[in-house]
Amino acid sequence: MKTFSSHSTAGSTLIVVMVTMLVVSALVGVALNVTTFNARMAQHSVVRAQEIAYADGVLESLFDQWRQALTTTTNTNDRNNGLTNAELQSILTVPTSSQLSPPPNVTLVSWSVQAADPLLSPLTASTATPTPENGTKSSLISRLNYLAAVTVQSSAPGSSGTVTVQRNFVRGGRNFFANFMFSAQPITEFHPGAPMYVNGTCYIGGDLYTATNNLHFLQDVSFTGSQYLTYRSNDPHAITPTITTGGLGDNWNLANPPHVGQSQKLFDVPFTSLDPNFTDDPISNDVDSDGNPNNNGYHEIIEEANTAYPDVLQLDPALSERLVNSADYRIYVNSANAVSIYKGTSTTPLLATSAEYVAINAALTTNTALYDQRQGDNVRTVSVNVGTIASAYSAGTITDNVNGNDGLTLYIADTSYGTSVSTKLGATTVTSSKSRAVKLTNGGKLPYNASNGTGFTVVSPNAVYIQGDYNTGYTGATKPATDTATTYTPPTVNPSPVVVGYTKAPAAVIGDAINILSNAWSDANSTSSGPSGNGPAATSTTVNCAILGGTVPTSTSSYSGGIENYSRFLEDWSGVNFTIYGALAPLYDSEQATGTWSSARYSPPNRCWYYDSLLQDSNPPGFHVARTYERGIRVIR
Ligand SMILES: [Ca+2]
Ligand SMILES: [Ca+2]
Ligand SMILES: [Ca+2]
Ligand SMILES: [Ca+2]
Repeated sequence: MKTFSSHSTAGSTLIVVMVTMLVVSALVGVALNVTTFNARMAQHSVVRAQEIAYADGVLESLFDQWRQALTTTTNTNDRNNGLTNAELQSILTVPTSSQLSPPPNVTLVSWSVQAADPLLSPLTASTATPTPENGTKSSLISRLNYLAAVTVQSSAPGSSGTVTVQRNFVRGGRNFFANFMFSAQPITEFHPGAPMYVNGTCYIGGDLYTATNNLHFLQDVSFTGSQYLTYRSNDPHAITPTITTGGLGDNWNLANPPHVGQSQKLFDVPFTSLDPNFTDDPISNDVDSDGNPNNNGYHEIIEEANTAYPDVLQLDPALSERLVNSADYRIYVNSANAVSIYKGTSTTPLLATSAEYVAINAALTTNTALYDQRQGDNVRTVSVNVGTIASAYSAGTITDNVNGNDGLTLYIADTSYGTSVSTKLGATTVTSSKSRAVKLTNGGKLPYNASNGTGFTVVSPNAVYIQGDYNTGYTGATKPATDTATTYTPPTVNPSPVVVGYTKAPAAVIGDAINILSNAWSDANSTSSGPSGNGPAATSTTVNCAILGGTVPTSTSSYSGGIENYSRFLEDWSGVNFTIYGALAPLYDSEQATGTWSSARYSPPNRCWYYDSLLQDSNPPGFHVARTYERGIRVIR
């Protein structure tokens, strides 16, 4: 029974084994087929990946050449409209096998870079250039698309024929003032002595030093170098940083702390074409290093070119990064206070009897001075009554005649900087030993063209003083809420920076250094140390414009003053507000207003700093859209 049972069991076992073998062999058969299929697929994938990688390499080479061709063309038409298909065809070459060796068995079948329309349909005519995207945003106006395609094939086993990789090459535009702060200085320091809130994105093209818990970044902060939670090593501050490692929750968003970001550009002139002595940090070596006076840092944007030398800022016959070349009027004052005015690009001065000369000259007051403790000098100023300019502009007496309806740009230079002159401080005759400046007064309402939304830019190679509210609608009797707010409670309370009914003009003020004088300022009072010893008392003041200017970098004997003092103060601002809605761009070392920062004789205001999103899409007059070059969507067929 046992044996039978055993046999019976054995028989059952045999059947089980046989069934199992059948199932296993069937499974093995399936597995073998799958493995063969997978192997073929894997080989196919490897070959395809090699083909795509090679095509990508060829596309990269074409992209570099395309970008180079568009950035270096000196033909105005080509710079504006892009290169034609035929021009590109003659410029672009595919890399040789020694430059980019193809994978085994992979060969290039064809390539093309063609002008396209905004929907990325290629335009085939040899004379075709891309159809611009246009639009009202200045960052879109110059946007052009090219369609690039590279087809390769492999003769390797497993290849399924050709592969085409296609990308669009996009020339875009970037508005100058896409950030609240754009620093082109290699080192940016930000050490406010009292709580300070920065309500706009900050871009630091270099290293960022933040050492105090007083600093509050409310929006994104990026830098291209490093962030140091301390003072720079040669900073004579010699105090212990108070910032907490990583920041507290109210120093910045802990989920988005200051971080390394992509390099951004403001100008079409590359940073690398500038004289390195003017783009490193020490101001002590700011002397021409290469015999060319036209490349001495971004300070060149407020200077005029010396025509005997090459000019890296003159990108083509029609496009210069020098703001003087965008000026609708150029106003020069000499040591004897004689005023010459040129319209547009004319080399002949306006007659003193012409309506334009009379209108502009009526806005100017020459040969008065203010005392600037930081400079230790009586600064002789050319005062510009901005309201008078605005009236002449709206009456059509002076016009926007350069740069195709971009608004009104004035270039104002006192050419006698560096010389000693006699001048008047109030009723007193004083000597201005070397300092010259432009002072903007009565700037409550700026020149503004309501029909196209363009505004007002003032540029000077001298220092600039903005006296009182600027671009707020201020009339003395009527003030914006930022000037009347009696409590300072950032970041939750944001009073309006304009008088009800006033439309801000896109505006910029650019100079060797930018100084802010309050609504209470008087030149005659400027020598007064005031009741506190910290200068005459200031009253709350609001300035709504982009500010581009210079700094005096930190040395072992003096702190730069940091970004918190980038706009310079001369008064006792304690307890009152200085509000700015605009953008800040510290771009260069000051060359005229080189007095070093000192906390003596001024007290800082409540600094209420906001980005003006108006500038996001509306450049102030004189500023071009910087061209960007990007690869677009990648399609593989
Ligand atoms: Ca330097
Ligand atoms: Ca140079
Ligand atoms: Ca120069
Ligand atoms: Ca203009």
